[in-house]
Amino acid sequence: MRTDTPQAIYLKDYTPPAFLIETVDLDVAIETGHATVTAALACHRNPAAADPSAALVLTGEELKLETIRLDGRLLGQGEYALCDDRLLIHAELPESFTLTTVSTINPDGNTQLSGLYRSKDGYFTQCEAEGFRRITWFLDRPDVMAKYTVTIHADKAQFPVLLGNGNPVGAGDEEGGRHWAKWEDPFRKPSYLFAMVAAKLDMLEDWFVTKSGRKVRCAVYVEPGKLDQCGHAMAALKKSMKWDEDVFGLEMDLDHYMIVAVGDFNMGAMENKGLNIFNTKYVLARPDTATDIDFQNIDRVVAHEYFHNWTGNRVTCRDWFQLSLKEGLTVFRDQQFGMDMHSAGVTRIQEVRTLRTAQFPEDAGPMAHPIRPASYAEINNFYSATVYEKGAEVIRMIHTLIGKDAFRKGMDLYFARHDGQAVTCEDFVAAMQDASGLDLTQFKRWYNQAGTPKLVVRGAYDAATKRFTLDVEQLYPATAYEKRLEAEGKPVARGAYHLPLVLGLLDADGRELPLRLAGETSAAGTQRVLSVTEDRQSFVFEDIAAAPVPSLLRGFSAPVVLDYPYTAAELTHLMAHDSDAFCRWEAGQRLATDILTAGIAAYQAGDGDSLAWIPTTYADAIRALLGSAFAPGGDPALVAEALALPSEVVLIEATDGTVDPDAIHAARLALRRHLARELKGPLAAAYHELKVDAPYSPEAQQAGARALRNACLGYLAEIDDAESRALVMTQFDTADNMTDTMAALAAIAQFELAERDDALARFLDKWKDEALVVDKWLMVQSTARAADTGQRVRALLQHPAFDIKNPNKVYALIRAFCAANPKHFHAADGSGYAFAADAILQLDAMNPQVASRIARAFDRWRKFDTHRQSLARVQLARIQSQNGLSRDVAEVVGKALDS
Ligand code: B3K
Ligand code: ZN
Repeated sequence: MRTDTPQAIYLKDYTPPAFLIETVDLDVAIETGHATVTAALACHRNPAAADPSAALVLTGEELKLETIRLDGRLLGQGEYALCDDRLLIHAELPESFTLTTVSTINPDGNTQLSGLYRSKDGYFTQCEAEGFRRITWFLDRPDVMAKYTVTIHADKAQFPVLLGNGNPVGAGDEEGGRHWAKWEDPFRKPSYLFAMVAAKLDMLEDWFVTKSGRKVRCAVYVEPGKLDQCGHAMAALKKSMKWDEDVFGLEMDLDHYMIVAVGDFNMGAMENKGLNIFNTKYVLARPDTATDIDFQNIDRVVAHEYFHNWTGNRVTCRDWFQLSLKEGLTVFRDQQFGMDMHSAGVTRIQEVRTLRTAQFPEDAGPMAHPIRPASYAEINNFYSATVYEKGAEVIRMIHTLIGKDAFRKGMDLYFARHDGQAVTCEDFVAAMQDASGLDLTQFKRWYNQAGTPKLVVRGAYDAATKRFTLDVEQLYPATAYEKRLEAEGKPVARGAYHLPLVLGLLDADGRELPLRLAGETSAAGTQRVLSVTEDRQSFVFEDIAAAPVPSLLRGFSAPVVLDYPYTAAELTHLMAHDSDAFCRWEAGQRLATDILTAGIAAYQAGDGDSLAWIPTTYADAIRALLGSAFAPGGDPALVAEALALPSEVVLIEATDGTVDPDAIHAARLALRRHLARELKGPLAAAYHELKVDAPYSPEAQQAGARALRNACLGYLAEIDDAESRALVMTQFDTADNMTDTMAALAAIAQFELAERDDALARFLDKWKDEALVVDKWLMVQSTARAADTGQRVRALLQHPAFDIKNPNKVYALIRAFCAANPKHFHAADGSGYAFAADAILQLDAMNPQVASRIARAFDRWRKFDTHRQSLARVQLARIQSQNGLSRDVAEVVGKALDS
């Protein structure tokens, strides 16, 4: 039995590689049942190595070594040794040499989907972070950058398309109905960016002319018959190419840019040089199969992977601790792209919601880590919301503190200094500091400290001096991460953060006040970026005629929890008047959270159903909000965001003390029903008014109208009478696009009604051959609140539409249930926990990365009552005691149990 978390590796132990590899010449012959990989590595000693006589140690996983040659000479036993996943070369090595290995691998049996693996239409690769070692013996670390060629051989009829990174340099037929193709990548790259494909695929081709006039061939490869679903991805790619030229001056550097979609893929997509491999979810879309959100996600993921070509590929990470160097920065870039392509306000709100749903809980739980962790057991566990989303927030704060122009200069300097190199987060911050002249020494704490800081802000108005003083205090208690480091005797330095607090002040009429800080001679606009650097700091504004309402943390200028004692009247004022879209939305969320907090307490006291906890004015505020969508300049998309009450997951995080998931669920549902009843007339009117008659387009305006209309539908459905049911069923039966279909189906799925079962059956019958639509069918059931959800989800595991080997199916059915349906996952009888543990154990034997993602559902088990904690502990212990548990799951479960 295992009793602890697996062995950690530490950033402080980094040393440069003993050897470097100049070129990699790969030959991959795919046969029935196996593949033969020949790798010729041109190596030399690294002059920067710490130990000039260190041995050459290559890494490999699930490889059968056939032969090994040094400069053509076959090495005998005794000249090398195989030990676990290492290949040690004992033979004497010259300064430069070519090491050639021949290995056999089994892509058909590769259920981890890391390395070279089989999917329905052929063979695909995934090498980040450590998948290349599952293809051949290598120095599989990102600071070993080499030039690659690959020759692929496969059956021509079954696998007519053979792709590699870079440029095609040769192809031909071979005996036995086979063929080959050779690809050469002119750019040096780390092994994690290697990719190859041998498959039967259809292709959509287009061209992009770069600003310097180079013609780039853009190609999207999809499974046969799906060409009508890749136009949006292609358009997104071309938009991304143009945007990166316009905004960052960055041009595509290859003649071929290929996107290949595969249905079996552990995550979203992968930025392999010139040969991105994508989960079909982020490529395939047609109005009748994909929702507005799907279309938008495709834009973002295509852009993200494309932007990696510079931030990640041209300049890469020295080691995996630096992951946020490329991921935080690239998420920031795709967020900026999203703000330019869609509504800036709505995009920002959605990002904050993601942060609060996924990252804040991570920061508060056993897997807490800074955006650059000092240690990890399994790197795949650190492709996290913290590294990605909080990493992007950190870049965004630099952008806010130094301004757009200095940020661009910093990017230019970063590329000028580091193009072609594998670097660290310090290198990035140094470029930003040197370009802007702003000292970012203190700012770097964001890279080393875990946890979501709390910003306690208090305002005091003095009528005599006409001064408004804001006292700002930062709180950053130690997280599980610091506690663990301390227990290991590792140094833990904590201190105040440097962060931008963007704010404005509103007067009683909702007007923005000119802002003059004490000591300044004149006001500088109505919005300021305050630089917060101390544990406690005060900011004094002069010439303020009457007590203002502060609009704080505009645009969510820092990833913190804001504590300001707003009254309900102040929040309503901000909702109505704040010029900042995020703050208007935030005021509404805060108002709802305050009301729900009272409601949760009322349910716990047995008095929830009296609804005495709902202020009589609340429905009026929401009525005004709904009406604002139709006023001149109104934005239905923003109103749709504002109508959504904070999710149960967000409310769990907002709870001080023990979480009661049943009371949270009951209070939230009661408030939704209350609003539906009170606002039935305006909701129905808005629903009818917002009908889109034009042909479907996923662009922002139409999507915004649909979002608000469907939000209205969701509320109306809560009334649960014949009229509302008819409205929902009519939409389900007549919708001509998946957005409206899914909104109706999601509304029906909440109720245990014959209509639900009938609608679900009809939906599946219509879409059973579209895998991504079947995923929606699974997810609408796994996230439903209906009382029978737990049983249904268990039954669905056996349904022919489900496949435990397919990550998308697992995410739709199992992860969505565990992570996005707290009422059922945290069922008081422990059935949700047992279900999760069964699934984790079954998955771990096949695909540890996927299993580990499900295991993260237990992160917050300590926040629940002792009864639930004991049920969760039993399941965690059951998982931990499994023989042969993967490092991925062992780390997550071990840290959860240790917390
Ligand atoms: N870089 C990849 C993620 C790889 C995950 C490996 N477990 C996708 C991305 O962030 O763009
Ligand atoms: Zn990325």
